[in-house]
Amino acid sequence: APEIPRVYNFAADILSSNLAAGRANKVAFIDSRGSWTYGQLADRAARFGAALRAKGVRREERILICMLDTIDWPTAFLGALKAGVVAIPVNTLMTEADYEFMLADSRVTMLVVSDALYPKFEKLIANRQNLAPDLKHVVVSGADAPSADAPSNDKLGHDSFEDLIASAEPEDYTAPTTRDDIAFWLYTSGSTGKPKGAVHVHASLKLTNELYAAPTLSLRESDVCYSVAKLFFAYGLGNALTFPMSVGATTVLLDERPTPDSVSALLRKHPVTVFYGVPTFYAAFLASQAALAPGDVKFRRCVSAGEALPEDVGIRWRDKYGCDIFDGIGSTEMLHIFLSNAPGAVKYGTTGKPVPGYELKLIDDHGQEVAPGEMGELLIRGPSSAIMYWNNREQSRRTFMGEWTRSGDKYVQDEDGYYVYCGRNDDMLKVSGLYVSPFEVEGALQTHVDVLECAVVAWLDADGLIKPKAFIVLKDHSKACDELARLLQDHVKAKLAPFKYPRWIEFRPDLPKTATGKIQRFRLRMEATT
Ligand code: 3SK
Repeated sequence: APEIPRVYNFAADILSSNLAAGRANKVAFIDSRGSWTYGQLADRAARFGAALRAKGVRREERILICMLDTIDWPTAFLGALKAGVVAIPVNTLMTEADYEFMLADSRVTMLVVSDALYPKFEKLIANRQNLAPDLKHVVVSGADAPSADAPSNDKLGHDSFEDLIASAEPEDYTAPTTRDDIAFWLYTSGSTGKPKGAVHVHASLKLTNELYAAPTLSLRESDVCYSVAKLFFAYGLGNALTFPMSVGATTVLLDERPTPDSVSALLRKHPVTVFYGVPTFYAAFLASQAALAPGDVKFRRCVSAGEALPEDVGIRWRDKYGCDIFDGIGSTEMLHIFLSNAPGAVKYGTTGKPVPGYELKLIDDHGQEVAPGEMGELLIRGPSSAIMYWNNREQSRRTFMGEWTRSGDKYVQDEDGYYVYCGRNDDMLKVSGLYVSPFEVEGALQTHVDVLECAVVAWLDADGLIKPKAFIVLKDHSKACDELARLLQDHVKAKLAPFKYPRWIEFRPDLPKTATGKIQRFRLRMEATT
């Protein structure tokens, strides 16, 4: 692994090296408000760090960032890291119950939230004495911040992000963190439904730049980058923040949902040369009327991760846009991609070969390496691994096995040494790059008055991508109809983050079970592939 100095602060390094390279006036980010130079970003991040200090947020304390992709996201993230404060960016699509867990689990002292997402936190803030007793400050980003009540014993009040930045001293303080100091956490879903906070150190952001981005993507200062995956994903954080900033490139941020329409509009406006997508998006874009003609795009690099890219999608994309998609796999635990297709060696239908600097092995159920050509669980050895899951010894022990990190993914190596994805080792489903626990979806369905029992399994859609399907036994089977199926889907969407809802519902008079009465999900799953 590349040598990183012992005293090391990632934010200070990446901000100051761009200024030292003469990029103060080079555009770093473009968002819905306009363009922001490297000089402006450095100033805003320093001010945000100063504001944290002025509010009494101390080194190693934590702040939760629940924000849409605008300039305020990198400002808060880098500003916190520079001040030695631990940033916890979270998925903006979660439910109030998820945020309640994260606030309590992380014991953050500040919440930084976009105006549009503030309502999801309103009740939690009002009831913080019980739910988030450590929370002392709320900062709202965006012009539509609700009017702030004056703080009182039971009311917290809040600051506007912009006012906070404007009134802060532009002090250039950098906390003397070490490369091994905790810099940020990223929550990932667990099969019990409780998120796990993967704890990352300062060095890891630099390592993913050097090990994956530099050799695989060879980004240039002149690149214009766009990532369908938002900044709060580990994938998006590298794609749209640390990788482009490592070479002084420009990133376009979209604060709305990336649909073929919204992304086509973005591509029409900005000459994106590096495009990071996920398989669901590539398939939807190819099928969309809105998709741009080949002559209207400037792609130099296209990347996919999150779930396996179907061979046919990769080939159709290359044939249409003349640019290969480098399919790879990473994880929140390893921070970014460790196995990938690479320039000049793309084999569609596979996830490629190990990224140099990472070592992989496939093991069987007894922990032994499998013979060549056999399927096994993928373990990764590499320097960007998280150090633990916060406050979760049991899961940490299971995943972080010394130098090796378990992925939970099953792979086989083909005759050319390329890795081919074979599914999950546990019950989790990976849907559009996000983990979905079938038990959590089943639990939500069970709360509906008409449901007797149910089983949720992975099912393939027309593009060969995994989505959840629910098999449901009703208390009264004669009620089964499309209307009830739709109501049940809405029921799940109202209880869980909407991406978790079952895309198909099949009513059955009964479910396959073992002699002891356990539902045999594997029998239902087998129907999806036969
Ligand atoms: O899902 C992935 O493949 C991935 C890629 C990069 C970083 C993080 C993740 C989870």
